[in-house]
This record gives sequence, structure tokens and C-alpha cells, in this order.
Amino acid sequence: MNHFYVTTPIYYVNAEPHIGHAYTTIVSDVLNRFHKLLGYKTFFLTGTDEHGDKIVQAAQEAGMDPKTYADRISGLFRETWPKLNIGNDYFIRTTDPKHVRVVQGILQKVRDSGDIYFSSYKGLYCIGCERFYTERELVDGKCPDHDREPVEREEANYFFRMSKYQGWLIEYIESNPDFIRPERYRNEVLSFLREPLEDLCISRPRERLNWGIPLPFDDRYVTYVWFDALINYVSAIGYPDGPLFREFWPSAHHMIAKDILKPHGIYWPTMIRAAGFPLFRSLNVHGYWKINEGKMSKSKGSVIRPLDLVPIYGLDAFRYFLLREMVFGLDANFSEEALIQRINSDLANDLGNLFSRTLAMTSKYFGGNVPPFGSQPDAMDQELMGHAREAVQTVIEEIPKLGFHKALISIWECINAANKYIDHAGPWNLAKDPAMKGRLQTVIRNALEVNRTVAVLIAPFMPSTAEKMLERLGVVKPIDELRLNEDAAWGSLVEGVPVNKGEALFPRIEVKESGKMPEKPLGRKGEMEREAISIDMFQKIDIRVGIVKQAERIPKSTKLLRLVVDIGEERQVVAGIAQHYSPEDLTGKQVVLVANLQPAKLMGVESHGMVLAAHDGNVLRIVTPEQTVAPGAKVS
Ligand code: ME8
Repeated sequence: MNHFYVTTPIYYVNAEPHIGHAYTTIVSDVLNRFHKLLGYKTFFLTGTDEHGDKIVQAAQEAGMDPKTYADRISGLFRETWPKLNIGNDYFIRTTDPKHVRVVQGILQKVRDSGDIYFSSYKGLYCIGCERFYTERELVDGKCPDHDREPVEREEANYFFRMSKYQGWLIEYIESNPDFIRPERYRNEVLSFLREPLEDLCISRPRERLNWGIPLPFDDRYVTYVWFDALINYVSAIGYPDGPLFREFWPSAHHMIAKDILKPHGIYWPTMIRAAGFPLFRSLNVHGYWKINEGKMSKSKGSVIRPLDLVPIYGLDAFRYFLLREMVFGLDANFSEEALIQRINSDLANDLGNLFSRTLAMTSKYFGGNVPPFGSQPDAMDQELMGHAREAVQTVIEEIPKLGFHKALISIWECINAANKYIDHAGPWNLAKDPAMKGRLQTVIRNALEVNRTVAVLIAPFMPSTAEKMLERLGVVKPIDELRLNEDAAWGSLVEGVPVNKGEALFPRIEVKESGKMPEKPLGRKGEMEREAISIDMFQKIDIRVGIVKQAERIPKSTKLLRLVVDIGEERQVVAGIAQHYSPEDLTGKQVVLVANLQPAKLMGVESHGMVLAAHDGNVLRIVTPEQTVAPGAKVS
């Protein structure tokens, strides 16, 4: 039996799960589900990286000890993944005793073989960061975080003889073109290896950092966090001699983003070589998600959290968007507008429409039961089958090559061809002529078949949509038991089986002019209506009272006003209230403003906040304090 083992990076517990973590984990889930669909035996690993000074610092800021803090954030990751339909088989934490033992075992082995030595290191040390810097990392000779010059410091430490493996690694990468993918990252590693490779400092004195795995041969030191973290990929599956390790390690594929290419492309292979076990199969490197064309940043408030989006837009829409929008290896941009656009066009219009019209016609013309093929296939039918075969083929070829977007494009070509097929065949006309009954049967049956093929093909990307579609098509098979060659094959629906129309797969999202959020995020089965939020979540919203200093209409817009509001500082805000208030009504008035919304551009004007208003049918009234208060007063 074929095996497939996929890993995500283990995420630092210094930040909550965001769209970047979600992407790598969802992409790994898609690969894992795809290999199951091909009949592989699979294993999927994710987890958290919990040692090192970053974590100590984050814990201090949160006023907690490192372990309590790590427990909390690791718990957040662990709870997030099932909500994104991630089917990981194991969740590793680097504080697990089993992992600690494996790290110490490998350190001892590499030490015994002579590849770890003790030496003194002299370098530039930033007291603020409590770490050494290389000349290259400094900005104008200063630490970029503390803006002060580092001091020279000498420290004795343990080093891993990484340089010894440089020639071997170059040769390995050169003779295994698929080891690091896509090619640009393989080239990046090779170009890095053109410079002499230095040995790697793998210890930290305990007086400087106590939160780590003690070196087995000198407990005055803890292990450098990367030498600890990378080993998770084997400790989780029972290195050195557990059955899972033996079974899955030879087919290990690591998924990461470009930020951690060097540790994975250089430290990890040389560590494995020194420890004397075989290399993983491939390292797969994707680009970065940017937010509205900028870097995601906590201080700018542009961190996108998957669990904020999913209740509004739906999980499968979110998964689809991530996989369709990013070309694996390149950066991609996230915006809610782009997400809404994809939902409305690809999901609601194309796929949703195909599915609902097919089932509606099955119900109308055949009492809701799968009809037989009533006539010989003609050229149009052959063409449709050709599109379906092509989509299956492209999915099989592209997913293993990381061409997720290409696989989706080809599935959508098939969906669009099917919509056209129905338009051209015109079942509504065939139904008027009793002599055309056989043809009508064939057209509806083909339409049903193409829906089933599509459902199987999208299963790795959108598991719950696939499940819903198959169930309504009368296919009774758990999603994990689907097999591409059997279940995507044309003609495998069973004649006479009842299908079930159900509600729309993807409701359209209406966008208001006054903002980018959908008009009715609550309209979707009331998920949000009932979802209670914590007081912590509420307190993240910065609501302030302000005074309107200026107000004017925005040219060419019937709904928007540009306001300048004093909330202790002046803010430009765009509000969709022009049909209810004229600019003169507003100047001098007190309003209530959400002050920490991400900036947005409306009709070309930047908005840095949102004016709160009550909506009562067609009436809109701005919210204002019952008596005048100082501008900037906090509302809670
Ligand atoms: O580096 N776009 O953990 P980390 C896409 N603990 N992906 C992103 C992203 C973005 N903007 N931001 C983060 C660590 N990621 C180490 C890993 S592994 C042995 C140790 C994703 O929490 C992407 O997968 O900083 C990236 O490689 C990873 O999060 C970094 O996660």
C-alpha cells in the first residue's frame, strides 16, 4: 500500500492562529485528503513549538509563566483546527515528555559521533533581545528592535558541525530536483550554499534562557529552539524504532512558508544526516499572505483570524478561496472583497447554480429519481464527458505538483461546461415533447453525473460541501471512503435512487456601499445570531465618542458622507448615511465611533473608523450619548 505523511510547521505559541497558519494547515489537509482519495494510507501532523526566548517574552507580557502560557495558546491552535475541518492524526507539543526524550537522544547520538563540539563564541550581543546578532542583521550597526548598538560578548557554547555536510547537501539537492519545491526555493537554498556554511550554535546557557530542553551531556545548557523544534517531525511518529516511524517516515513531505526555508532546507537535512537516518521526501514552500497588499501586522490591526471569517462566509468558501487565490510558491493578497467576489461568482453562480438547477429539474421531470440514460450519447454528451475526464486528469496531475489553483480552475471549467450543456440541451423544451423523453432522461442523467464527479473532485478542498452534494445525489458513502477512480467515474449513479433538492449550497453575499461587510452575515442559518462572544472579544473593539468637525458629500455617491471626527485626535471616516442626514445636520454633533476598524477605501476615500447607527427598516438614526461627553470618551 502507498503511504503519505504530511507535516505543517509547528507554530510558535506567541501568537493566535491567523490566516497564514490556516493556509499551511489547510493546504496540508487538502494534500492529505487527496492522497486518501487515491487510496493511500496517510498520516497528518501539526502541533506547537513552545520553547525559546520568544515564548518566554510573550509569556512575560501576558503575566504568566511559560508553561501556563504555552498550554493556553497551544490549546487555541488545537481547538481551531477541527473548526476548519482539518483532519490531523496527531498534534505534537515540544513540551511533551516523549518529544523531549527524542531530542535528547538525537543530541547524544550526534555528540557521540563527534559532530557536536564545545567552543567559545565571540559576537555582537543585544542586551535588550538577549541574543547575538550577525553584522548583516544590524541596521546601521544597531539592533533593529532596540535601536542601540550591541556589545561584544564572549560565550562558551555547543556547536553542531553543519559545515561538514555542505558538499553532501549541495549534491543531494542537485541530484534530487523534487526535494525542495517550487524551484525558486530550491535555487534559493543552493545559492545560500554557495557561501561557506558555518557551524550551528545549538545551545543556550541556562543563566540566559532556562525555558528549553536541557542538553543531555551538559545540563548548564538548554537546546537551541530550532534543533529542538525540527525533531518534532520524527518524535511525533515514534523515532527511532516505532511502527509509525518505520511506516511513514520514508514518505514524509514537509509544508512550510518561505520564512523558515533555511532551517528546513539546511539545518534539518544536515541534522538528519548526522543522526544517521534517511531524509524526508520533499520540502514544499509557499509564499506569504498579504493583507490589502501589505504585511499582516498586529500593530496595524491587520491580523486576519480564520475563526472571525468562517461564521460570516462559511468554512468551505474560506478553504476554497485560500486554495484558489494563492499560486503555491508566490505571495497572494487577502481582502474581504476578493473573498466575496469568489463566493458570488465561483461558488454561488457557477457551482451552486449547476447543482440546484440539476436537482430542481430531476425533481420536476422525474419525480426526484435518477433517470436512466434514455438515448445514445451524442456529440454534446461526449464533449461534456470529455470535460469531466479532463478535470479528473488535471486534479490527479496537478495536486501532487502543488498546482492547487490549476486543479480548481480545471474543475471550474468542467462546471461551466456543464452549465452551458444544460443551456444548449434545453431540458425545458425537451420536456414539452413526449417523443424526446429518452433525450431528456439522458440530459438530466448527464447533468447529475457531472455533479457527482465535481463533488468527488472538490472533496479534498471542500469536504462538507462534497458530503452535502453526494448525500443529496443519493450517494451513500462516507467521505473518507471515497476513491477517485471508482467514485468519479461516469455512470456510477444508480438509476431510480431519489435525490434531494435541499437549500442553496452557497447563498450570495450582498455588499453594502457603506462598507465592505456583507449586508446579511446573519442570514446564513443564524450561525452568528446565536454565537455568544466573550467579554475579551468585545473588549477588543475600541468604541469612542467623537464630535463631527466637518461633513461633506462624496462626489458621485448617493449614500456616502466624508466626516472628520474628533475623538481626541482627528479621524477621517466615511459613513453611509447621506440619504438620512445632510452634512449641515451633522457638524458639531456627537457620534459614536468604532475606532480600531481596519482602514478601508470607499469610493476612493480612506475611512478610519465606523459611525454607529441604528437601522429600523428604512429609517436610520446615528447613535449619540444621552448627554455631551468629552471627545475620545470610551464606550464600553
Ligand atoms: O516559524 N502567509 O512558527 P510560526 C502564509 N515555530 N503563511 C504564514 C504567514 C503568512 N503571512 N505567516 C505565518 C515558526 N505563516 C516555527 C516553526 S517548524 C519545526 C518550527 C505560516 O508560528 C507559514 O506556514 O512563526 C510559516 O512558515 C509558519 O506559519 C510560521 O509559523
